[in-house]
Amino acid sequence: MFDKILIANRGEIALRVIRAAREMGVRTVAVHSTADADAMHVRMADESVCIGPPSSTDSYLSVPAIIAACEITGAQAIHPGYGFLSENANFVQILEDHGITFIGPTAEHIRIMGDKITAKETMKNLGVPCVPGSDGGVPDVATARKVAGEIGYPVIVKATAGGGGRGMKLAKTEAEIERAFQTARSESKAAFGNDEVYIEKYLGAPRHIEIQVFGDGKGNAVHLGERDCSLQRRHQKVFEEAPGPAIDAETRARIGKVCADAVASINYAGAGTIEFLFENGEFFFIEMNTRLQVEHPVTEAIFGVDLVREQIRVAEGLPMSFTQEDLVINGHAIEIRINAEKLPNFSPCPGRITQYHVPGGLGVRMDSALYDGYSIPPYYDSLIGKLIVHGRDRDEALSRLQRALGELIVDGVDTTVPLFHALLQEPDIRAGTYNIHWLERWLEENLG
Ligand code: MV4
Repeated sequence: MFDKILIANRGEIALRVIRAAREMGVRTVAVHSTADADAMHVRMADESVCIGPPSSTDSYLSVPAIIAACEITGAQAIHPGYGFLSENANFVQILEDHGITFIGPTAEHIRIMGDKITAKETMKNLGVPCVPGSDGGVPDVATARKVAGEIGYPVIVKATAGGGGRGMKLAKTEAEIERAFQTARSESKAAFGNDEVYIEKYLGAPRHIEIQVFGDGKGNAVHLGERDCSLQRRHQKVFEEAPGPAIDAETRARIGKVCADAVASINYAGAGTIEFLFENGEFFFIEMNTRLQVEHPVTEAIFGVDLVREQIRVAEGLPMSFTQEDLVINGHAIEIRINAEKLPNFSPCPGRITQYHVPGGLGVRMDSALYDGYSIPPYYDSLIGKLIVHGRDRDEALSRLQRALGELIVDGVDTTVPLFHALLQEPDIRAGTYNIHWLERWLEENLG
Protein backbone atom coordinates (compact mmCIF):
# COMPACT_ATOMS: atom_id res chain seq x y z
CA MET A 1 0.00 0.00 0.00
CA PHE A 2 1.06 3.61 -0.49
CA ASP A 3 2.60 5.17 2.67
CA LYS A 4 1.47 8.64 1.74
CA ILE A 5 -0.76 10.32 -0.83
CA LEU A 6 -1.26 13.96 -1.72
CA ILE A 7 -4.72 15.40 -2.27
CA ALA A 8 -4.69 18.04 -5.01
CA ASN A 9 -7.99 19.60 -4.01
CA ARG A 10 -9.85 21.45 -1.25
CA GLY A 11 -13.24 21.53 0.47
CA GLU A 12 -15.48 18.55 1.09
CA ILE A 13 -13.85 16.32 -1.54
CA ALA A 14 -10.41 16.74 0.04
CA LEU A 15 -11.92 15.57 3.36
CA ARG A 16 -13.64 12.68 1.58
CA VAL A 17 -10.28 11.44 0.26
CA ILE A 18 -8.46 12.00 3.57
CA ARG A 19 -11.11 9.91 5.35
CA ALA A 20 -10.74 6.96 2.98
CA ALA A 21 -6.94 7.12 3.13
CA ARG A 22 -6.92 7.23 6.92
CA GLU A 23 -9.12 4.15 7.17
CA MET A 24 -6.61 2.38 4.92
CA GLY A 25 -3.62 3.45 7.04
CA VAL A 26 -2.35 5.76 4.30
CA ARG A 27 -0.88 9.11 5.39
CA THR A 28 -2.16 12.27 3.72
CA VAL A 29 -0.72 15.53 2.47
CA ALA A 30 -3.03 18.51 1.95
CA VAL A 31 -2.07 21.32 -0.39
CA HIS A 32 -3.63 24.73 0.00
CA SER A 33 -3.62 28.29 -1.22
CA THR A 34 -2.89 31.18 1.16
CA ALA A 35 -6.67 31.78 1.30
CA ASP A 36 -7.16 28.24 2.63
CA ALA A 37 -4.60 28.26 5.45
CA ASP A 38 -7.46 27.75 7.97
CA ALA A 39 -9.44 25.32 5.84
CA MET A 40 -10.63 22.01 7.29
CA HIS A 41 -8.70 19.88 4.79
CA VAL A 42 -5.46 21.43 6.02
CA ARG A 43 -6.39 20.63 9.62
CA MET A 44 -7.51 17.11 8.89
CA ALA A 45 -4.52 15.97 6.79
CA ASP A 46 -1.36 14.58 8.39
CA GLU A 47 0.74 17.28 6.69
CA SER A 48 0.12 20.32 4.56
CA VAL A 49 1.98 22.43 2.04
CA CYS A 50 1.08 25.95 0.93
CA ILE A 51 1.28 25.96 -2.86
CA GLY A 52 0.44 29.52 -3.83
CA PRO A 53 -1.81 32.57 -3.71
CA PRO A 54 -5.66 32.47 -3.65
CA SER A 55 -6.18 32.29 -7.41
CA SER A 56 -6.76 28.63 -8.44
CA THR A 57 -4.58 29.13 -11.49
CA ASP A 58 -1.59 29.79 -9.25
CA SER A 59 -2.38 27.17 -6.58
CA TYR A 60 -4.77 24.23 -7.09
CA LEU A 61 -4.12 24.30 -10.84
CA SER A 62 -0.35 24.83 -10.59
CA VAL A 63 1.28 21.62 -11.80
CA PRO A 64 4.85 22.62 -10.78
CA ALA A 65 3.71 23.64 -7.27
CA ILE A 66 1.82 20.38 -6.77
CA ILE A 67 4.68 18.22 -8.05
CA ALA A 68 7.09 20.14 -5.77
CA ALA A 69 4.78 19.46 -2.80
CA CYS A 70 4.86 15.76 -3.69
CA GLU A 71 8.65 15.68 -3.86
CA ILE A 72 9.09 17.64 -0.60
CA THR A 73 6.73 15.40 1.36
CA GLY A 74 7.54 12.10 -0.31
CA ALA A 75 3.94 11.44 -1.36
CA GLN A 76 3.83 8.54 -3.82
CA ALA A 77 0.47 9.26 -5.40
CA ILE A 78 -1.96 12.11 -6.06
CA HIS A 79 -5.72 12.01 -5.71
CA PRO A 80 -7.17 14.87 -7.78
CA GLY A 81 -10.75 14.90 -6.41
CA TYR A 82 -13.12 16.46 -8.96
CA GLY A 83 -12.66 19.68 -10.92
CA PHE A 84 -9.21 21.35 -10.89
CA LEU A 85 -6.66 18.92 -12.43
CA SER A 86 -8.84 15.80 -12.25
CA GLU A 87 -9.38 15.54 -16.02
CA ASN A 88 -6.20 17.22 -17.21
CA ALA A 89 -4.40 14.70 -19.43
CA ASN A 90 -1.23 16.81 -19.61
CA PHE A 91 -0.98 16.82 -15.81
CA VAL A 92 -1.39 13.04 -15.69
CA GLN A 93 1.20 12.66 -18.45
CA ILE A 94 3.69 14.70 -16.42
CA LEU A 95 3.01 12.58 -13.30
CA GLU A 96 3.53 9.43 -15.35
CA ASP A 97 6.87 10.86 -16.52
CA HIS A 98 7.85 11.76 -12.91
CA GLY A 99 7.00 8.34 -11.48
CA ILE A 100 4.19 9.73 -9.34
CA THR A 101 1.02 7.61 -9.40
CA PHE A 102 -2.16 9.35 -10.48
CA ILE A 103 -5.16 7.93 -8.61
CA GLY A 104 -7.38 7.72 -11.65
CA PRO A 105 -7.28 6.60 -15.28
CA THR A 106 -4.37 6.94 -17.71
CA ALA A 107 -3.57 10.18 -19.52
CA GLU A 108 -4.60 8.42 -22.72
CA HIS A 109 -8.10 7.57 -21.45
CA ILE A 110 -8.57 11.09 -20.12
CA ARG A 111 -7.50 12.50 -23.50
CA ILE A 112 -9.86 10.23 -25.45
CA MET A 113 -12.88 11.11 -23.31
CA GLY A 114 -11.94 14.81 -23.10
CA ASP A 115 -12.42 15.12 -26.85
CA LYS A 116 -16.15 14.58 -27.22
CA ILE A 117 -15.98 13.44 -30.87
CA THR A 118 -13.30 10.84 -30.09
CA ALA A 119 -15.20 9.78 -26.97
CA LYS A 120 -18.39 9.23 -28.95
CA GLU A 121 -16.63 7.37 -31.74
CA THR A 122 -14.86 5.15 -29.18
CA MET A 123 -18.10 4.39 -27.33
CA LYS A 124 -20.00 3.75 -30.54
CA ASN A 125 -17.35 1.23 -31.63
CA LEU A 126 -17.65 -0.45 -28.22
CA GLY A 127 -21.39 -0.99 -28.70
CA VAL A 128 -22.64 1.87 -26.51
CA PRO A 129 -25.82 3.46 -27.96
CA CYS A 130 -25.22 7.08 -29.03
CA VAL A 131 -27.37 10.06 -30.04
CA PRO A 132 -27.87 9.99 -33.84
CA GLY A 133 -25.67 12.62 -35.44
CA SER A 134 -22.70 13.50 -37.62
CA ASP A 135 -19.97 10.94 -38.13
CA GLY A 136 -17.23 12.88 -36.37
CA GLY A 137 -16.49 16.57 -36.94
CA VAL A 138 -18.44 18.88 -39.24
CA PRO A 139 -15.98 21.10 -41.17
CA ASP A 140 -18.26 23.71 -42.82
CA VAL A 141 -21.79 25.13 -43.09
CA ALA A 142 -22.60 23.14 -46.21
CA THR A 143 -21.81 19.88 -44.43
CA ALA A 144 -23.70 21.06 -41.34
CA ARG A 145 -26.79 21.75 -43.48
CA LYS A 146 -26.53 18.40 -45.22
CA VAL A 147 -26.02 16.39 -41.98
CA ALA A 148 -28.81 18.25 -40.15
CA GLY A 149 -31.19 17.66 -43.07
CA GLU A 150 -30.45 13.94 -42.95
CA ILE A 151 -30.87 13.65 -39.15
CA GLY A 152 -33.94 15.92 -39.12
CA TYR A 153 -34.51 19.08 -37.09
CA PRO A 154 -34.17 20.10 -34.31
CA VAL A 155 -30.41 19.49 -34.05
CA ILE A 156 -27.77 20.61 -31.60
CA VAL A 157 -24.25 21.75 -32.55
CA LYS A 158 -21.68 20.83 -29.91
CA ALA A 159 -18.01 21.66 -29.38
CA THR A 160 -15.71 18.64 -29.32
CA ALA A 161 -13.65 20.41 -26.63
CA GLY A 162 -16.79 21.35 -24.69
CA GLY A 163 -18.82 19.20 -22.37
CA GLY A 164 -20.99 19.97 -19.40
CA GLY A 165 -23.12 22.24 -21.57
CA ARG A 166 -20.38 24.61 -22.72
CA GLY A 167 -20.31 25.47 -26.41
CA MET A 168 -23.70 24.08 -27.49
CA LYS A 169 -26.10 25.70 -29.97
CA LEU A 170 -29.62 24.59 -30.88
CA ALA A 171 -30.97 24.81 -34.44
CA LYS A 172 -34.75 24.28 -34.46
CA THR A 173 -35.07 24.59 -38.24
CA GLU A 174 -32.88 24.83 -41.33
CA ALA A 175 -33.16 28.63 -41.06
CA GLU A 176 -31.10 28.45 -37.87
CA ILE A 177 -28.36 25.99 -38.83
CA GLU A 178 -25.86 28.44 -40.34
CA ARG A 179 -25.94 30.72 -37.31
CA ALA A 180 -25.85 27.81 -34.81
CA PHE A 181 -22.89 26.27 -36.61
CA GLN A 182 -20.91 29.54 -36.88
CA THR A 183 -21.64 30.59 -33.30
CA ALA A 184 -20.75 27.18 -31.84
CA ARG A 185 -17.55 27.23 -33.84
CA SER A 186 -16.39 30.73 -32.90
CA GLU A 187 -17.39 30.41 -29.23
CA SER A 188 -15.56 27.12 -29.07
CA LYS A 189 -12.46 28.62 -30.66
CA ALA A 190 -12.52 31.47 -28.14
CA ALA A 191 -13.22 29.30 -25.08
CA PHE A 192 -11.11 26.22 -25.80
CA GLY A 193 -8.77 27.17 -28.65
CA ASN A 194 -10.42 24.41 -30.70
CA ASP A 195 -13.18 25.11 -33.22
CA GLU A 196 -14.12 21.55 -34.08
CA VAL A 197 -17.85 20.89 -33.70
CA TYR A 198 -20.24 17.98 -34.25
CA ILE A 199 -23.99 17.71 -34.70
CA GLU A 200 -26.61 15.60 -32.91
CA LYS A 201 -30.34 15.13 -33.09
CA TYR A 202 -31.79 17.33 -30.32
CA LEU A 203 -33.75 15.32 -27.76
CA GLY A 204 -36.63 17.38 -26.43
CA ALA A 205 -37.38 16.12 -22.92
CA PRO A 206 -34.90 13.47 -21.78
CA ARG A 207 -33.60 12.60 -18.35
CA HIS A 208 -29.90 12.80 -17.53
CA ILE A 209 -28.98 9.28 -16.46
CA GLU A 210 -25.37 8.43 -15.72
CA ILE A 211 -23.90 4.98 -15.18
CA GLN A 212 -21.14 4.56 -12.59
CA VAL A 213 -18.42 2.24 -13.83
CA PHE A 214 -15.24 1.04 -12.20
CA GLY A 215 -12.27 -0.72 -13.81
CA ASP A 216 -9.07 -2.30 -12.51
CA GLY A 217 -6.97 -1.25 -15.51
CA LYS A 218 -6.39 -4.91 -16.38
CA GLY A 219 -9.50 -5.72 -18.36
CA ASN A 220 -11.95 -6.17 -15.48
CA ALA A 221 -14.78 -3.74 -14.83
CA VAL A 222 -18.14 -3.50 -13.09
CA HIS A 223 -21.05 -1.09 -13.12
CA LEU A 224 -22.74 0.35 -10.05
CA GLY A 225 -26.06 1.24 -11.59
CA GLU A 226 -27.25 4.71 -12.46
CA ARG A 227 -27.88 8.11 -10.95
CA ASP A 228 -30.65 10.38 -12.18
CA CYS A 229 -29.15 13.88 -12.27
CA SER A 230 -31.83 15.58 -14.33
CA LEU A 231 -32.46 18.36 -11.82
CA GLN A 232 -29.96 20.97 -12.96
CA ARG A 233 -29.71 24.74 -13.17
CA ARG A 234 -27.42 26.15 -15.86
CA HIS A 235 -25.76 22.75 -16.20
CA GLN A 236 -25.06 22.57 -12.48
CA LYS A 237 -26.59 19.60 -10.72
CA VAL A 238 -28.78 20.44 -7.76
CA PHE A 239 -30.41 17.16 -6.66
CA GLU A 240 -29.27 13.63 -7.56
CA GLU A 241 -30.68 10.23 -6.74
CA ALA A 242 -29.99 6.53 -7.11
CA PRO A 243 -31.52 4.37 -8.33
CA GLY A 244 -33.19 6.44 -11.06
CA PRO A 245 -36.99 6.61 -10.61
CA ALA A 246 -37.48 5.79 -14.30
CA ILE A 247 -35.10 2.83 -14.52
CA ASP A 248 -36.15 -0.75 -13.77
CA ALA A 249 -33.85 -3.64 -12.82
CA GLU A 250 -33.80 -5.19 -16.28
CA THR A 251 -32.98 -1.88 -18.00
CA ARG A 252 -30.25 -1.20 -15.42
CA ALA A 253 -28.68 -4.64 -15.91
CA ARG A 254 -28.71 -4.24 -19.69
CA ILE A 255 -27.18 -0.75 -19.99
CA GLY A 256 -24.89 -1.49 -17.04
CA LYS A 257 -23.42 -4.50 -18.77
CA VAL A 258 -22.89 -2.56 -22.01
CA CYS A 259 -20.99 0.12 -20.03
CA ALA A 260 -18.94 -2.29 -17.91
CA ASP A 261 -17.96 -4.33 -20.98
CA ALA A 262 -17.00 -1.16 -22.86
CA VAL A 263 -14.62 0.10 -20.16
CA ALA A 264 -13.26 -3.39 -19.48
CA SER A 265 -12.28 -3.74 -23.12
CA ILE A 266 -10.16 -0.57 -23.05
CA ASN A 267 -8.51 -1.55 -19.69
CA TYR A 268 -9.98 1.49 -18.00
CA ALA A 269 -8.68 2.11 -14.46
CA GLY A 270 -10.67 3.52 -11.58
CA ALA A 271 -13.98 5.36 -11.36
CA GLY A 272 -15.77 6.63 -14.44
CA THR A 273 -19.21 7.90 -15.33
CA ILE A 274 -20.91 7.29 -18.64
CA GLU A 275 -23.53 9.98 -19.25
CA PHE A 276 -26.69 9.32 -21.21
CA LEU A 277 -29.81 11.12 -22.21
CA PHE A 278 -32.74 8.76 -21.54
CA GLU A 279 -35.94 9.31 -23.49
CA ASN A 280 -38.87 6.95 -24.22
CA GLY A 281 -37.04 4.01 -22.69
CA GLU A 282 -33.88 4.49 -24.78
CA PHE A 283 -30.34 5.45 -23.76
CA PHE A 284 -28.21 7.81 -25.84
CA PHE A 285 -24.56 8.29 -24.86
CA ILE A 286 -23.40 11.93 -24.65
CA GLU A 287 -20.13 12.09 -22.66
CA MET A 288 -17.88 10.15 -20.32
CA ASN A 289 -16.38 11.69 -17.18
CA THR A 290 -13.08 10.14 -16.16
CA ARG A 291 -13.20 11.27 -12.53
CA LEU A 292 -14.93 10.61 -9.24
CA GLN A 293 -18.07 12.75 -9.35
CA VAL A 294 -19.56 15.09 -6.79
CA GLU A 295 -22.65 12.88 -6.53
CA HIS A 296 -20.77 9.58 -5.98
CA PRO A 297 -22.15 9.22 -2.40
CA VAL A 298 -25.64 8.22 -3.56
CA THR A 299 -24.07 5.25 -5.34
CA GLU A 300 -21.96 4.45 -2.27
CA ALA A 301 -25.08 4.53 -0.11
CA ILE A 302 -27.15 2.07 -2.13
CA PHE A 303 -24.27 -0.34 -2.86
CA GLY A 304 -22.51 -0.02 0.51
CA VAL A 305 -19.08 0.52 -1.06
CA ASP A 306 -16.34 3.13 -0.59
CA LEU A 307 -15.45 4.31 -4.09
CA VAL A 308 -12.43 6.34 -2.97
CA ARG A 309 -10.97 3.31 -1.19
CA GLU A 310 -11.41 1.36 -4.43
CA GLN A 311 -9.69 4.13 -6.41
CA ILE A 312 -6.69 3.98 -4.10
CA ARG A 313 -6.56 0.15 -4.25
CA VAL A 314 -6.69 0.02 -8.02
CA ALA A 315 -4.07 2.79 -8.37
CA GLU A 316 -1.73 0.55 -6.35
CA GLY A 317 -2.37 -2.38 -8.64
CA LEU A 318 -4.62 -4.26 -6.19
CA PRO A 319 -7.77 -5.95 -7.45
CA MET A 320 -11.20 -4.41 -6.90
CA SER A 321 -12.74 -5.65 -3.66
CA PHE A 322 -16.07 -6.60 -5.28
CA THR A 323 -17.37 -8.43 -8.34
CA GLN A 324 -20.51 -7.57 -10.30
CA GLU A 325 -22.43 -10.27 -8.39
CA ASP A 326 -21.47 -8.67 -5.05
CA LEU A 327 -23.05 -5.38 -6.10
CA VAL A 328 -26.67 -5.49 -4.96
CA ILE A 329 -28.79 -2.36 -4.53
CA ASN A 330 -30.11 -1.68 -1.06
CA GLY A 331 -32.78 1.02 -0.88
CA HIS A 332 -32.69 4.53 -2.27
CA ALA A 333 -30.40 7.54 -1.80
CA ILE A 334 -30.72 11.26 -2.54
CA GLU A 335 -28.09 13.99 -2.49
CA ILE A 336 -28.73 17.70 -2.41
CA ARG A 337 -26.00 20.24 -3.10
CA ILE A 338 -25.89 23.09 -0.63
CA ASN A 339 -24.28 26.19 -2.11
CA ALA A 340 -23.37 29.48 -0.46
CA GLU A 341 -25.62 31.40 -2.82
CA LYS A 342 -28.36 33.96 -2.44
CA LEU A 343 -31.73 33.21 -3.99
CA PRO A 344 -33.42 34.00 -6.30
CA ASN A 345 -30.37 34.71 -8.47
CA PHE A 346 -27.98 32.15 -7.02
CA SER A 347 -25.37 34.89 -6.56
CA PRO A 348 -22.29 33.67 -4.67
CA CYS A 349 -22.43 34.48 -0.98
CA PRO A 350 -19.04 34.00 0.70
CA GLY A 351 -18.57 35.04 4.31
CA ARG A 352 -18.24 33.85 7.88
CA ILE A 353 -20.25 30.92 9.24
CA THR A 354 -21.62 32.05 12.61
CA GLN A 355 -23.45 28.85 13.46
CA TYR A 356 -23.20 25.38 11.95
CA HIS A 357 -25.19 22.35 13.04
CA VAL A 358 -25.01 19.08 11.12
CA PRO A 359 -28.04 16.77 10.91
CA GLY A 360 -27.56 13.18 12.03
CA GLY A 361 -29.38 9.95 12.69
CA LEU A 362 -29.99 6.82 10.65
CA GLY A 363 -29.30 7.14 6.93
CA VAL A 364 -27.93 10.69 7.04
CA ARG A 365 -24.50 11.73 5.72
CA MET A 366 -23.26 15.30 5.50
CA ASP A 367 -20.08 15.83 3.46
CA SER A 368 -18.84 19.33 4.16
CA ALA A 369 -15.65 21.16 5.13
CA LEU A 370 -17.52 23.82 7.12
CA TYR A 371 -17.04 24.51 10.81
CA ASP A 372 -18.28 27.13 13.27
CA GLY A 373 -16.43 30.39 12.64
CA TYR A 374 -15.07 29.34 9.23
CA SER A 375 -14.93 32.02 6.54
CA ILE A 376 -15.94 30.82 3.08
CA PRO A 377 -13.42 32.44 0.72
CA PRO A 378 -14.71 34.15 -2.45
CA TYR A 379 -12.20 32.51 -4.82
CA TYR A 380 -13.61 29.03 -5.36
CA ASP A 381 -16.90 27.37 -6.24
CA SER A 382 -19.87 27.86 -4.00
CA LEU A 383 -20.53 24.21 -3.00
CA ILE A 384 -20.30 24.14 0.79
CA GLY A 385 -21.92 20.85 1.57
CA LYS A 386 -23.70 17.78 0.33
CA LEU A 387 -26.51 16.24 2.34
CA ILE A 388 -26.99 12.60 1.43
CA VAL A 389 -29.84 10.51 2.78
CA HIS A 390 -30.46 6.79 2.44
CA GLY A 391 -33.73 4.99 3.05
CA ARG A 392 -35.27 1.58 2.40
CA ASP A 393 -37.19 3.08 -0.50
CA ARG A 394 -37.61 6.41 -2.26
CA ASP A 395 -40.43 7.62 0.03
CA GLU A 396 -38.35 6.93 3.11
CA ALA A 397 -35.37 8.77 1.58
CA LEU A 398 -37.59 11.79 0.84
CA SER A 399 -39.00 11.86 4.39
CA ARG A 400 -35.52 11.50 5.79
CA LEU A 401 -34.26 14.35 3.62
CA GLN A 402 -37.03 16.62 4.84
CA ARG A 403 -36.32 15.64 8.45
CA ALA A 404 -32.54 16.14 8.08
CA LEU A 405 -32.97 19.50 6.32
CA GLY A 406 -35.02 20.61 9.32
CA GLU A 407 -32.06 19.88 11.61
CA LEU A 408 -29.43 21.62 9.47
CA ILE A 409 -28.26 25.05 10.55
CA VAL A 410 -25.91 27.11 8.38
CA ASP A 411 -25.97 30.71 9.61
CA GLY A 412 -23.97 33.73 8.52
CA VAL A 413 -24.30 33.28 4.76
CA ASP A 414 -27.22 32.69 2.41
CA THR A 415 -27.54 29.15 1.13
CA THR A 416 -29.66 27.13 -1.29
CA VAL A 417 -31.33 25.27 1.61
CA PRO A 418 -34.69 27.12 1.20
CA LEU A 419 -34.85 25.88 -2.41
CA PHE A 420 -34.87 22.27 -1.16
CA HIS A 421 -37.60 22.90 1.42
CA ALA A 422 -39.73 24.20 -1.46
CA LEU A 423 -38.79 21.44 -3.93
CA LEU A 424 -39.74 18.73 -1.44
CA GLN A 425 -43.31 20.05 -1.51
CA GLU A 426 -43.58 19.54 -5.28
CA PRO A 427 -45.69 16.60 -6.52
CA ASP A 428 -43.27 15.99 -9.44
CA ILE A 429 -40.33 15.72 -7.04
CA ARG A 430 -42.27 13.42 -4.73
CA ALA A 431 -43.29 11.28 -7.72
CA GLY A 432 -39.92 11.40 -9.48
CA THR A 433 -41.56 12.64 -12.68
CA TYR A 434 -39.08 15.24 -13.90
CA ASN A 435 -36.70 15.71 -16.83
CA ILE A 436 -33.70 17.95 -17.63
CA HIS A 437 -35.93 21.00 -18.15
CA TRP A 438 -38.14 20.65 -15.08
CA LEU A 439 -36.03 22.68 -12.63
CA GLU A 440 -35.35 25.66 -14.93
CA ARG A 441 -39.09 25.89 -15.63
CA TRP A 442 -39.94 25.62 -11.92
CA LEU A 443 -37.41 28.34 -11.05
CA GLU A 444 -38.88 30.57 -13.74
CA GLU A 445 -42.41 30.09 -12.36
CA ASN A 446 -41.55 30.19 -8.67
CA LEU A 447 -38.56 32.51 -8.25
CA GLY A 448 -38.96 34.25 -11.61
C1 MV4 B 1 -28.16 17.36 -25.43
C2 MV4 B 1 -29.48 17.76 -25.18
C3 MV4 B 1 -30.44 17.38 -26.09
N1 MV4 B 1 -30.10 16.66 -27.18
N2 MV4 B 1 -27.86 16.65 -26.53
C4 MV4 B 1 -26.14 19.65 -21.76
C5 MV4 B 1 -24.90 19.33 -21.04
C6 MV4 B 1 -24.19 18.32 -21.83
N3 MV4 B 1 -23.63 17.34 -20.96
C7 MV4 B 1 -25.17 17.77 -22.76
N4 MV4 B 1 -26.33 18.60 -22.69
C8 MV4 B 1 -27.40 18.37 -23.47
N5 MV4 B 1 -27.16 17.65 -24.58
C9 MV4 B 1 -28.82 16.30 -27.38
N6 MV4 B 1 -28.50 15.62 -28.46
C10 MV4 B 1 -29.75 18.49 -24.01
C11 MV4 B 1 -28.71 18.82 -23.15
C12 MV4 B 1 -29.09 19.53 -21.96
C13 MV4 B 1 -28.99 18.97 -20.67
C14 MV4 B 1 -28.47 17.70 -20.49
C15 MV4 B 1 -28.36 17.15 -19.24
C16 MV4 B 1 -28.81 17.86 -18.14
C17 MV4 B 1 -29.33 19.12 -18.28
C18 MV4 B 1 -29.42 19.70 -19.56
C19 MV4 B 1 -29.96 20.97 -19.70
C20 MV4 B 1 -30.03 21.52 -20.96
C21 MV4 B 1 -29.60 20.81 -22.09
